[in-house]
Amino acid sequence: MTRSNTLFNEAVTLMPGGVNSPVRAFRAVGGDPVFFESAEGCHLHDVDGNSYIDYIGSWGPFILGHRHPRVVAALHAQLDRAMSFGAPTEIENALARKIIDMVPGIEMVRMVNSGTEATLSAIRLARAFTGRAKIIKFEGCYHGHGDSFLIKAGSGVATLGLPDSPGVTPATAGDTLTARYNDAESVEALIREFPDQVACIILEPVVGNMGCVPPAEGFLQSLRELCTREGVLLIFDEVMTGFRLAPGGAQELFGITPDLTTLGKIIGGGLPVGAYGGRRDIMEMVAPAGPMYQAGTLSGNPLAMTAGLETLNVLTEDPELYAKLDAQSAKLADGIRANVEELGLPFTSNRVGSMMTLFFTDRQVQSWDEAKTCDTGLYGSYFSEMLRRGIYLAPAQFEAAFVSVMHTDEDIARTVDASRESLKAIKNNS
Ligand code: KE4
Repeated sequence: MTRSNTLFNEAVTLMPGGVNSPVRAFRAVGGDPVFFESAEGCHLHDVDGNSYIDYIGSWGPFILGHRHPRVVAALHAQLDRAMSFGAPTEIENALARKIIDMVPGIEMVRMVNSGTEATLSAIRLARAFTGRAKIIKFEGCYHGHGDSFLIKAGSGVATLGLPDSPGVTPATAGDTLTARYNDAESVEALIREFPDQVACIILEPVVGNMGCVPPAEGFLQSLRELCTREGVLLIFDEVMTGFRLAPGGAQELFGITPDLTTLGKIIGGGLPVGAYGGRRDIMEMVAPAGPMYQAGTLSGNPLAMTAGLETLNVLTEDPELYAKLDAQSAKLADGIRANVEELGLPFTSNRVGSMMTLFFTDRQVQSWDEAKTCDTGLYGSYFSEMLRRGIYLAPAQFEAAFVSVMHTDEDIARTVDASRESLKAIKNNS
């Protein structure tokens, strides 16, 4: 009985499933979750003295690695001044200005406390601006736990096999239309079926939540043209891809500008921050400038703003940072793929920059149709074998792995070796 086991046995009596977010509970991979107590760079240390190379990075925020010295120093300085006022502070101006400078589609921004708050607010704003009720999302995409999004969602919802969550009313669900990712015709068909009723299309411009799925050539462009033609707002949910794939996120990488963008994860540098922003004429509808109400006690919290701003400052100092991160990520993906080919296991992979997923299916994953063919049991075995070898991957097939600037050649080599041994063990046990 490890200390993690003991703590988890207590946790399940205190919190639903023993966790504060479902995907952490290891339900999809078996065994008890690991309890951690410290981290630095790309290394984690659990309560039983074991260490791991981390490919979750707190589900995306730690592109700079855990406890980057610049971020820690900035937080200490802020702590010595104040934690929160519930009133305007200069640091909010500074982070807002930094986001507007970095993200092509953002002319004005509102801070919130999570990605879910950002996406909830963005679709309310789209409905307010257009006067229309329906939204279009894509099967397998996840946009947080707002009622309108828990329809054929990805991430933990897909992992736990909860196609649509109970508690979401038929009236709410009826306003959410779902299309097939990378299939622009499926979107056109919905627009034809519901003329002048669709307020927005919301999507992950690179999906992380059915595993990593890149947009097919021309897909984003076709959505941009469709939205402009039909008076529908295009919302890029860049909670995961924002500041991850490029300084300006996926919209910079692919050169497509949405009307609204939602952000989270990296924007808070590990503290709770979300944001939504976009065209000034749309954002001016948000209270108190306009009639669309949205609020938050700790929105713009100075501590969280400090961690986020320092993170973005470090990210934008080295013009080669993203190229180096991409090269390091390619070493990992190529190294693991070489193993698999020699073992003849059903396996494909997708990678965009420092986001990647190993899929246990022989289908190239371009939408939920292919993602759902994955052998999630095989992924669970792979996860457990890698964990035993000190590699911490997402405890679910329908997630992305993240490489940070702190992952060295030695970390990558160790991970590739552990992957080869893990795949051999699975092959021998199958
Ligand atoms: P949060 O409310 O969890 O901060 O953000 C929701 C969200 C919105 N949009 C995208 C594209 C997201 O990936 C997320 C959250 N991502 C998951 C991981 N796939 C968070 C991990 C969890 O649910 O515990």
